[in-house]
Amino acid sequence: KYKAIIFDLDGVICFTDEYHYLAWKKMADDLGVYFDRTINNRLRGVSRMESLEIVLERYDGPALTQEQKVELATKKNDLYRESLHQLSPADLSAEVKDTLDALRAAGLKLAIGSSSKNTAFILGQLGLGNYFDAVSDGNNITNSKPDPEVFLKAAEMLGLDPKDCLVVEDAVSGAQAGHAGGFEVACVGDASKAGAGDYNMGSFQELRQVALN
Ligand code: B16
Ligand code: MG
Repeated sequence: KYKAIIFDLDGVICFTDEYHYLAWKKMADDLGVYFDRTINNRLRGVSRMESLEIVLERYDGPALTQEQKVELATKKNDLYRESLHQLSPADLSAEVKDTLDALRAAGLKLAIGSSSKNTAFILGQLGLGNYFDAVSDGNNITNSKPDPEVFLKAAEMLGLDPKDCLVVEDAVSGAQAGHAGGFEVACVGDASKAGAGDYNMGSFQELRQVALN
């Protein structure tokens, strides 16, 4: 029933949230701002600058200029990029790879719809540099999730209508973005627990049933 599947990256195809956490934590510690894993959970699917604003909710020092904020976000990103060098094809689970291959073998187009500006680098590290039929990411959008832009651009790159594409997400804001764009949404992780999808899956491989039946 679907012609394509559009996957969120972080939390769906790979798990770089711990690297995001450690980088934000270092930036926050250096600035003297309290930060923990509960706050980090709120950053899932959220763009870098919007994430910074959430981290700065606990900041009570002198007002920061836009330039200083960009510096802080750059500092976090440099730390994060450094840790991404550890990422390798071994970090791509057999469950994810086998499921992707099965969906492709069934004739589905496969795309990425991620808020991350580091998408190309991450896919390269995972050995998926040339795997997807379309990659829409933080570099080609002006509005981040829950705005549907990143998924609409992915569908456009594929030349398909949203109703023919299934979005796969781990964040509630991402599931909302999918619905706002007119897509059906299958969720894993947090978003699945929250019941945010049309399908709330217990594992990635359940996509075979969802997409192929
Ligand atoms: P970057 P996704 C999102 O990726 C992450 O979940 C989120 O934590 C991050 O802030 C955002 O990408 C931007 O990432 O700083 O690399 O541009 O879940 O949309 O694949
Ligand atoms: Mg995600």
